[in-house]
Amino acid sequence: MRPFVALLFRAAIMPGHRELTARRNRPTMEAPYRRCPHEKNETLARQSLPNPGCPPLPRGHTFSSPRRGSHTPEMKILHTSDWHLGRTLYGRKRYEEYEAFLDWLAETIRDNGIDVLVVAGDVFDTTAPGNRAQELYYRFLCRAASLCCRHVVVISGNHDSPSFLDAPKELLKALEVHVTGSPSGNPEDEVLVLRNGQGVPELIVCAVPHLRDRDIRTAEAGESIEDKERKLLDGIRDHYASVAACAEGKRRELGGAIPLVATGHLFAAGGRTVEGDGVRELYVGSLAHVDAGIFPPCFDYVALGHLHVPQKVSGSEMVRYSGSPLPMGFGEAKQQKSVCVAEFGGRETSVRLVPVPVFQQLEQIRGGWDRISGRIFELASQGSRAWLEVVYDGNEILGDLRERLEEAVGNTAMEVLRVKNTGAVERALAQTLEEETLDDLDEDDVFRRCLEANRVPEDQHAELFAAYREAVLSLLERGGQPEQGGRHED
Ligand SMILES: [Mn+2]
Repeated sequence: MRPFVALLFRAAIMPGHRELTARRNRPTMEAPYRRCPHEKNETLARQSLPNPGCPPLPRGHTFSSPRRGSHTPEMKILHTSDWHLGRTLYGRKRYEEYEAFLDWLAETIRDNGIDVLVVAGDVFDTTAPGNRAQELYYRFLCRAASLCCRHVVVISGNHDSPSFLDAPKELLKALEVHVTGSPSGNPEDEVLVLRNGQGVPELIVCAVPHLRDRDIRTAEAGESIEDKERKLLDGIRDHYASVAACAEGKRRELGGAIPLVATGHLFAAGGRTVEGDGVRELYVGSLAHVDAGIFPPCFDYVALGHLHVPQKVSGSEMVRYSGSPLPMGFGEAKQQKSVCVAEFGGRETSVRLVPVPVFQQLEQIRGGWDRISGRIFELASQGSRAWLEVVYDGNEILGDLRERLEEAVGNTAMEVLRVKNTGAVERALAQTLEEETLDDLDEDDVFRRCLEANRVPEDQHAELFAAYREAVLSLLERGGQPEQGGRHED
């Protein structure tokens, strides 16, 4: 909620600004060859050494599919997304967790001999990330450049400011970090031919960023919501078709058997989300979920971002969401987070999931007081350092719930980040909504309350709601300008 209020405020005081994007991107890169110690020893690099901090791979987590034609040298890409650097949890900063994750990622790249890293959007949580979040990003990119990973491909997500990501683009190119913040209008700009140390093309990446409504759809007066949605989906489909055609053309020119990977930051139909995972609707029409069929069959692997639960799309092993590496909320606390490693070469393409260790335990404890205090005691006896969300739903009136909790975690390393009292009595008294804070509501809830409070007739709700969503999205997507005197440390 707070960023949203800040955005509204910004919109009120700042004149609208347009993103100017002129790209003169050479799609073909000549890579200076960097070696990491693992690369000197092929056998070692291929052993995929397990990370000591990382639990063993769950069984059955390797998938493969036959490849068209035989392939040139083996190559491995690591696909991750939705880092949301700068994200807070009920006001708690998470920089240590992010630092630990990025350290782990660098080790995983090195230990698995990764050639190309793909970050499929939502690098940052806000369009104007704080200094510390930026520092984490740039420091990591620098480190990645010193590893065996020859190229890094970064695209924007719906949380990122395209112009903010694009700003250091030329500079980052020197480190073989290829950034696509927003589409330029020329599909060729999104098609990257990545070459190995000998200048031999090893991978073609269609680095398609999050396609914003204004990037692909021309608005016309008097359009219905359905018209808008249809145009949007057509626009996304056309976009992928044209970059794919361009990539295939390049592949032919270069002599054939080079793996082709595409990226995307969108909501695929049938995708799974979890309550409280912070996945924001992308477009005004909530049905603008794309069918996996929009990805032309020439792609050997499609690296997606946006959904925070790791998953494949429409049963295809090769069209995947890596999911976020950290749980974005307590609702995801029990979920195993992972990154994807796709290997090309020989006769098959295979994908496996590498589980991300838990850097900060999160736990939601729900129940009556006995259950809550029992679990806290149990965790304390294990020396837990968990962050807790406590949901009290007992029948007893507990006016001193907070005090009890403070006492219970007092001498432990645990912290209670959030308390929710949804007990029977509280529910009965709910008309006053005393326990409710802005943390409980998202911007849609607030608008719904507003409609109710002003007794707006129900038949007008849908239209007003659509107009409101449009305004909210355009605010959220207006990237670029750091706030004046605003949140610098977010
Ligand atoms: Mn995201």
